[in-house]
Amino acid sequence: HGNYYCKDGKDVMVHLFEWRWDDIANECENYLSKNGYCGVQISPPNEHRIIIGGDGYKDYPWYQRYQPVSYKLISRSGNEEQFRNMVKRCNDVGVYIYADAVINHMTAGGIGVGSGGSNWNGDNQDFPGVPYSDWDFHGRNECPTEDLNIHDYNNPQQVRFCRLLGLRDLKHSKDYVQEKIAEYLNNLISIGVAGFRIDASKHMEVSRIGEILGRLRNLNTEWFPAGTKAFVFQEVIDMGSEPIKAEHYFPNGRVTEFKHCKELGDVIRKNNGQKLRYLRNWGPEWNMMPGMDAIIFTDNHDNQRGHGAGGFGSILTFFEDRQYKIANSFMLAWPYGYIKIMSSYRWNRQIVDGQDRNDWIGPPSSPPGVTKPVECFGEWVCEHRWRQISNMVKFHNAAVGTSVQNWWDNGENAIAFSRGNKAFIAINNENFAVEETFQTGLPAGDYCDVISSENNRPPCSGKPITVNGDGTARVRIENDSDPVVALHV
Ligand code: ARE
Ligand code: CA
Repeated sequence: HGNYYCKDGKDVMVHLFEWRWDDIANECENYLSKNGYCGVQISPPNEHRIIIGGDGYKDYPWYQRYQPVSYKLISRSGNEEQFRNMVKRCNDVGVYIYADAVINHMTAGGIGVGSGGSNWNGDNQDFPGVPYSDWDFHGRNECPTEDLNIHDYNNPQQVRFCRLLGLRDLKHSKDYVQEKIAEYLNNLISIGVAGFRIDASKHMEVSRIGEILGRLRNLNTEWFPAGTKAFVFQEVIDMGSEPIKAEHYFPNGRVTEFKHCKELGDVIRKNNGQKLRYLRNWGPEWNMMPGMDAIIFTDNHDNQRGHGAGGFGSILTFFEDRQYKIANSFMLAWPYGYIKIMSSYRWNRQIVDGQDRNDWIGPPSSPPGVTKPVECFGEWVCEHRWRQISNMVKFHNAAVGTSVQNWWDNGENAIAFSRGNKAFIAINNENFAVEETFQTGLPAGDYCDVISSENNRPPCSGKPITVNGDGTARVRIENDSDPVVALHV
């Protein structure tokens, strides 16, 4: 389950966090299919708890979607008809959908009615919309803690069989539970999704995830070659210090590499004396997993707001736009891992004592709890459409299969390299402009810098760059808000 299916030399996915299904369908047709994107990670499509009051002042937080009530396809992003319509329209233009599968748990305690009208009772562990009842969950027999919550990440028994954040913990050793989860995932597959992010995988045994994956059918042959398996990536936060390791999960598919977010952020922020030139051996030599097992990103929906792992002092987000462009340019230029671009909405971040007081705020909504249609570059940040990121996706696609050559650095925070004879990039993280004659590795010709230009062929809307007969080019990289120059065939 570690192989993904992409068409036409495409290779990158984008997480359209909290987007409505209707908007994703439009984005597939109008933008993603035309700009080199292969896939979309969507927010969890299942019925979820609706949080109003009850949880302090937090109304309709984004994280209500990580509290399943049933596997009916009706959520803040839309209903089943809208979901089916999105999957079809995206698949039809060759952009594939990856669903966030929340299968470790259901809601926490309390009683209510979910986004699809199903009753739920977390106190009694009763979820008639599935249906699950008390005996489908871990309890005193499996979990050793007094309050049944996880307190010690160094104790795998707690991590697997106690409650993550109080969320009712499903008993995956039960045939019935596996069957219900597989039924849900198979329903998504038959509608046409291409794979899954398995949320909170650390909290499930590797073998149980494997058994569930063993129950999955192959992808829908209306869009995928016969025999294609779902692409699976498991969310496991492994920063190196706990007994449960990312590598344990490789037999099931790919795994999220959270060190990538933290280390890259540290380098670009120059934390602890880090320098851009140290990126020369970026990859497994930095204690990251093999590229063929890794899903990588600069930030995700958790660590951009202080959840998950990394910390505000390390992680880069759209809030730090100059450094964020450097991070994404480097990630997209370097051959390592399967790349996921983050696409966010704006919120009023307020960090106090290392915590964001507004970490809970949901997507732009009107009335409260009802997500607004997407309009890019306002409340919806749409990083995936930033010219500097989107054009680097095309650079990435052009460079697939080539290796890093012609490395150059100034001993500090300016670097350059080529990808075979297909692409060349120079990045300047100094506080002065850098001008050099570089060996670009490229065939002679007139190119456009794709960071400043819309197109990569003259006439350029940004900087034109001439590569001489010997592959050299004179390039000036400013230290302004676009401190990168990138060329590709
Ligand atoms: C919310 C409230 C809680 C409340 C709970 C139940 O914030 O106070 O107890 O509801 O009422 C998301 C949010 C949570 C939210 C949850 C449910 O982030 O705040 O809880 O939804 O609504 C660990 C897990 C990892 C997990 C992170 C957040 O290992 O799997 O915590 N990430 C995924 C998703 C999240 C989601 C969930 C899982 C739950 O990406 O968006 O939570 O479905 C170390 C460890 C990590 C640990 C990390 C943080 O780094 O190594 O394993 O991550 O600390 O604790
Ligand atoms: Ca569990």
